[in-house]
Amino acid sequence: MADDIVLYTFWRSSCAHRVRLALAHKKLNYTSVFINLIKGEQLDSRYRQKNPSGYVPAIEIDGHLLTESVAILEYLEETHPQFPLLPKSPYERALVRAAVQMIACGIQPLQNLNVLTKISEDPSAPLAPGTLYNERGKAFARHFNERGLSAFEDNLAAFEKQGVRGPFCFGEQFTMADVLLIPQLAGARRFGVDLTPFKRILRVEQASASLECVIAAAPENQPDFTG
Ligand SMILES: N[C@@H](CCC(=O)N[C@@H](CS)C(=O)NCC(=O)O)C(=O)O
Repeated sequence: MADDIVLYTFWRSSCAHRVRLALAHKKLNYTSVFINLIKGEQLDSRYRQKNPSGYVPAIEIDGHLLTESVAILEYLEETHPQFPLLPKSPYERALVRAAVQMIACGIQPLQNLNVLTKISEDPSAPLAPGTLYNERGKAFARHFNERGLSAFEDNLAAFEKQGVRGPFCFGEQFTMADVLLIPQLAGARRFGVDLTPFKRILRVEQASASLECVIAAAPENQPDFTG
């Protein structure tokens, strides 16, 4: 069944990047269908039959169509438990899931493309054709990335106080917390966030950089990458 997986993805989408990471970590092959968010292909009525929200990712797997990246990660974890992305104990799983939500609910939705386009609306200075958001939109995204990543950094410090020792967010196991963090950093940099104060986060990123799944899922290694 795994070879029949179809992922609707875009190189720059952090939410699709999460799913690419999980699939690569679990060594599941898949076929990519590219949905170009810059051209607005996510709003095409045929694609919206896959994902009514008009977002990537969507995935076809085991005869099902699934949307929402975190739900997809949980599905993959339950159906393909090899190379687990959650720790064993319920308490530790709750800690990792909380870290996941800090990014999935606390950062990404506030920097999503359609949010930035809306924030950028200004009748006195309409966006130039082909421009998706303006400096105000970018500053908005930067603010919520800085705020959310600062909380994530403090959360990693709290893990350390509980005896969790790197190299990854939650110790020696690469987990869903890393799967959410790594894609978010690419977005943060795009909005001009200075990541140097986030020492623990950068350590996790550096430790992850040579993992096969991280390399395979990286935006710049996708066939639709345009830079
Ligand atoms: N909660 C959804 C969010 C998906 C989402 O926001 N996807 C973004 C790319 S990361 C998107 O497709 N944006 C298109 C738009 O804003 O028009 C998930 O986790 O899958």
